Amino acid sequence: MAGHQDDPFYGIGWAYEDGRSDVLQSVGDYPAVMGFELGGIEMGDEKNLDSVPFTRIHDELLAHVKRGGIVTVSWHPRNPVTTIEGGGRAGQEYPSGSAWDVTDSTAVKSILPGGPKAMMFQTWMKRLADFIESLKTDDGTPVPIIFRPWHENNVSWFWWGQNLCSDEEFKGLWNLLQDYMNERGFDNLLWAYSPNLDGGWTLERFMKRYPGNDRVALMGIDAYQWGTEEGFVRALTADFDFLSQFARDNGKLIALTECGLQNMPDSSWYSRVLKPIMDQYPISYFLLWRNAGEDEFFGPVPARPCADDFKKLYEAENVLFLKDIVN
Ligand code: BMA
Repeated sequence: MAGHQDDPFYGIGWAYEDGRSDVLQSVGDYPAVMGFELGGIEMGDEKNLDSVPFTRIHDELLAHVKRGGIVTVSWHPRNPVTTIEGGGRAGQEYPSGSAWDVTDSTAVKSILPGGPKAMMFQTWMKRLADFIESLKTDDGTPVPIIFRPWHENNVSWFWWGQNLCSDEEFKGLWNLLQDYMNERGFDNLLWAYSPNLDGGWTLERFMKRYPGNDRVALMGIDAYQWGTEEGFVRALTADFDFLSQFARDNGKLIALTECGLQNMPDSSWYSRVLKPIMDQYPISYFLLWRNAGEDEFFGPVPARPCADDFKKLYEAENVLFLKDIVN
């Protein structure tokens, strides 16, 4: 299934127009999967960290479910130690206090039981859970959500990253949130564990932070081509070799939970680089990151060469868009 982050909110040259989507305008159908981001919900903010109103996220997420689509939710909560109250709203400047603030390596520890921020984090989890609880169909049925917290934990650019906490602290963090959500009674969350592109996994190292078979339903990779094409292909192939085998052995789904080539300098990238890798593995979906603006986009841009290339994925039998998954 083809996916796109923040698909219904904005694209290149437009924002908040009902029904509009860069994927829709590029190929004539919505993506099967839409990704939504809840960073900021923990602060009680009205808008997420990318300035999308939570009321809008609520409505568009449910609209996609209603049209038969699949939804996934990520969360970039602020740094519990370094954020000030009100965070960005109170004028704290990025990256200070954000998910990307890695100046303090006690953040994870601080929210575990007995830690100085443990009580505050209970409030953060409550706000997150209250929002997720509001995601129900008209008749009150909770909608299925692929929930993907604490992603890219094998690198060190978030406060929950590799060098920012111990293996035990990371597992404690995962369990803290999952146990809280379970106690709140959610049975509609499909928990996704998605490290960043690694390129050299061993089972031993992977297992150090893997939350466990009883805690994970889907395993993903967040993979962007930041460097050379060759390096990207090599690393992603190595990761999927590893992950697809692990998933087979452990009865899990796999996905490309985030991906892209920023600003599409190579307009044949989707069909020439990405698809041949995906074709080799039984992945359930890929999620291109958001079309935030001319400076940061990963999805197709209507009427540009990359949209023509993206059409090749649309026309392929093994890539599904919304109409393909709706009965
Ligand atoms: C990142 C970038 C940021 C954004 C964040 C959360 O990869 O797109 O601009 O704030 O994701 O959506």
